[in-house]
Formats: sequence, structure tokens, C-alpha cells
Amino acid sequence: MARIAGALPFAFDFDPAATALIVIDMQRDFVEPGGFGAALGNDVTPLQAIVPATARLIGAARAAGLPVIHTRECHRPDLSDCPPAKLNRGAPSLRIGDPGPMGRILIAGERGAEIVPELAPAPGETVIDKPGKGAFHATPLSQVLQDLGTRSLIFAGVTTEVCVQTTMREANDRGFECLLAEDATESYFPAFKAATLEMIRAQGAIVGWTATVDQIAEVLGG
Ligand code: TIU
Repeated sequence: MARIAGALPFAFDFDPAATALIVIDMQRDFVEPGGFGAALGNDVTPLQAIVPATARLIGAARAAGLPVIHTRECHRPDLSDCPPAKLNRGAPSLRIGDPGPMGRILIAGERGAEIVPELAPAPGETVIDKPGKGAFHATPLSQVLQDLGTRSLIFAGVTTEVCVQTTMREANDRGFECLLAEDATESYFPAFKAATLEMIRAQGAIVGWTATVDQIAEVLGG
């Protein structure tokens, strides 16, 4: 067993042999101008800032032999997996499926749906395409984790309060011990990130733990 003593709200104990890193939606569509995040009216700059820390965390996980799982929020070109409740929500400048500067917004295979090159999946790493905010909904993630024998999950990615928190809650309900890397996750709304970190670890880690990339990497040996 390994221990991140400085994790919040208290020490996080995990078996590295039964732990995976899951990197949520570090795609051009959320991190670069001209994508889905920008179309929703957001400044994407803060999300770009976590790329180096996230790369460091991925490197530490790989060096320690942890499986690295990447997710991408995207839809089939015919939008058959995008319910009207998602497609028609709000008043974005470009809707899912519309042509944008990085191809069709949030569509599998388009440039915008790609993971940013600094965090590109290594050969053999699992990439989960997901139509929802949570990575367990309508995906093979449960089976992937069962096949790996995973019991603990380390989370990174964007955005903290939408796809990361949703997936972390889904995982927590499925019995996984969940730790979020504080400086390898970001929101378009600083107050939402801060609130999410607090609510995850409140009430005795009701959703899970948080720790910094430094704290995680030190224990992983990176
Ligand atoms: N809008 C927003 O904050 N997030 C998303 O739509 N998707 C993810 O968080 N990946």
C-alpha cells in the first residue's frame, strides 16, 4: 500500500497495483480557442495553464506502471448519441455538430475532439469516447476498470465541476476510492473549482480526496 499523507481531508491510502489515472477531456474543444468551451462563452486560457502539471502527472503514472485512461467528450457525426436536451441547451455561438475553426464542434474524429498534443495518449492506453459529462454513462469504462482490477482512481482534467466531478461521483458510487489532482484540473469559473474541491472532501471525503501533483508524484516515485 502507498499513502499520500498530505491529501485532504486526510491521508489517502491506495494500492498502486490497483490504481489507474483517468484524464478527463483534455481536448482542443475545451482548451483551445474556437472549440466547444469557447462557443459556450468561456475564456479557455485558464484551462491551458494546467497542461504542464497534467503532463507531469501522466509521466509519473506511466513511470510507476499505472494504467492511464483518457476520455473525450464527443458525439457520433450523425448526432444519434446526442439527446435534444444536450444539443439544444443554452444559446451557444456554435452548437454541437456545427462547423467551427477546428472542424465540427464536439464530433468524434474532428480536430477539436482530439486530446491536446502535450497530453496525447501513449500507444496501448485506453481512450474512452463519451457522449455525456460522466465517463461511465454509455461507455465501456466499468468493464475496462474491472478488467484492470482497479480499485482506486486518480483524476485529472476538465472541467472540475462538470465532467470531472460528475465522473468522480459516478466512480465513488461504484465503490472506487477517488483522488483528484488539484492543480491538474481546472474550471472556466474559479469559484466553481474551489467549491468542487471543498464539496468533494467535505463530510469526511464524501466523494473523495484531493492532493497536489507534487504530493501524488512523490508517492508514485516521480
Ligand atoms: N462546459 C463545461 O464546463 N464542461 C463541459 O461541457 N464538459 C466537460 O467538462 N468536459
